[in-house]
Amino acid sequence: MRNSRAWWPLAGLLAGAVGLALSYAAAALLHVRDSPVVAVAEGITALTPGKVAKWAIDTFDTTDKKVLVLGILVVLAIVFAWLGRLAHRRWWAAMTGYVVLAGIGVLAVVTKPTPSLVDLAPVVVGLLGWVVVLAVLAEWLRRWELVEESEDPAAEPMHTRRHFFVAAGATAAVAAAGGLIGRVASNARRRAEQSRRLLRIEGVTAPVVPDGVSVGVEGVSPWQTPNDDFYRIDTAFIKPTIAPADWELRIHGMVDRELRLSYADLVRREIAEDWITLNCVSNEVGGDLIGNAWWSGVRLAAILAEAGPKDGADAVLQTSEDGWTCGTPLAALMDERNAMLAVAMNGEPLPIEHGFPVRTIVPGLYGYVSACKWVVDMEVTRFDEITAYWTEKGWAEHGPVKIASKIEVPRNGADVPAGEMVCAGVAWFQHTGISAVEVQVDGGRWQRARLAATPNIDTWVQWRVVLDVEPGDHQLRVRAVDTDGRTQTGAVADVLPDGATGWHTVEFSAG
Ligand SMILES: Nc1nc2c(c(=O)[nH]1)N[C@H]1C(S)=C(S)[C@@H](COP(=O)(O)O)O[C@H]1N2
Ligand SMILES: [Mo]
Repeated sequence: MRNSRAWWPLAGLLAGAVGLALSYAAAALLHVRDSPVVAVAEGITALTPGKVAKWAIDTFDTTDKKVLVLGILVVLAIVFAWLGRLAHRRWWAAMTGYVVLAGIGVLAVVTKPTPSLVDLAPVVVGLLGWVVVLAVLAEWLRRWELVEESEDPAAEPMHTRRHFFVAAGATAAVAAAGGLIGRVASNARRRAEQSRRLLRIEGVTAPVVPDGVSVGVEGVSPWQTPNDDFYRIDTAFIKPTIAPADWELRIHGMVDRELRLSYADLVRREIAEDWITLNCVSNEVGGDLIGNAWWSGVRLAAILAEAGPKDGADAVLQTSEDGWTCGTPLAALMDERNAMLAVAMNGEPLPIEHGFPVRTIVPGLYGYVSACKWVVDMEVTRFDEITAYWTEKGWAEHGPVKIASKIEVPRNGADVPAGEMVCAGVAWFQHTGISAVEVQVDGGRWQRARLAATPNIDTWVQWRVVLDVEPGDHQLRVRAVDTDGRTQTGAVADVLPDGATGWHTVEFSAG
């Protein structure tokens, strides 16, 4: 095989391997549930008529996807080698082949129950890997070929040939490294996911939605936000995967006694539970960065009291396993409210994306100053001595939530029948509470809405009102009133530095 032509299929095979390995690594690191190949395997299983799938599973005597995945890999190897050969004379045909393969991956991924943009990243990474590696190897093969065809007796094929083999070896190493990274990352994820599934935390109860919290209007967010629908905000490109047995929280700084808590130490304590609404400072007026869940955890007041904060301390600098930080007012962690080290969300161990195994939840503060996910370190300190991740970037040091309200029905731009119209939504002012919600049509008089029940002052409240609307285009606004009788301001402020203000407004048309 001293002839360059014979090596094009190998180049194709290597390019294919690199792309697959990189996409596997990307899937594992980004915690995409499955690599594209596994997603394709699942897609094939789903599309296979029940009988055939059952026959295949019985015949191979295995219920997992391994056989199918292996089969797909064998088919892919043949296709990759063939694409490599094709690339010799018809470069664009090979590229089209890659795009078709990536297209199958995209299809398999987007037809999953809850696809998101991140899920596509592994496919994109894989496609890039194929194209780049094949281009590099093809370049060396072409030089080799030129030398072969040259009439010049001084031309030495050895040299270019060696270059190709070095490049091929490096490619194989990249593929192996990608595969290894993927393996390690997906193992870590699997271990954390497994220990999470097996966890039974004494004292954690299943949520029971209180009576009367819903106004029963379709289109209004469910009062309890399911974990899968709960908004997610963090800076962690790669989510920490911490097994509970490996978790430890260190509480230190301006304290009388430094504390180190293991997961077992933590959950041995009394579990507190409550409904708490969490929202993000970057939530625009009318935005979706808010959710309400049944949180279970251990109250921080008692733990911090045990550590004994020294006089003059007014802040706790929290650090997560991935190095994110936030500064939380010490008072908010120690007063009567349910500030907690949460271990469960809606009755289940925290999902990895929401901070497994332990995160902080503080009613009445925006997430960026309080709700540290994957929390591992708490330093009792003073605000004038610290900066944290977001305060360094210009966000406010203290982040108490602001009163807010949102119209969810009708939607902006809706067409509704003229006459009686149901209008509904949510309002919130955690740890202060909402006493009234008012809506206004076309700048007219403010009309009171009916409020649904709430179990405490830390959750959002649903509201509804029936309005009489004339045919034509209208503008609807909402504002809330807190339990001290203060009305939500209509002054418009941007989310930076400490949260948006202004009345949520929707336009609709009645006819
Ligand atoms: N470790 C870590 N914790 C974090 C963040 C983060 O980037 N990293 N973001 C915070 C912000 S800005 C918000 S609004 C909440 C969001 O929590 P959720 O993703 O569980 O909804 O987490 C907070 N905790
Ligand atoms: Mo946030």
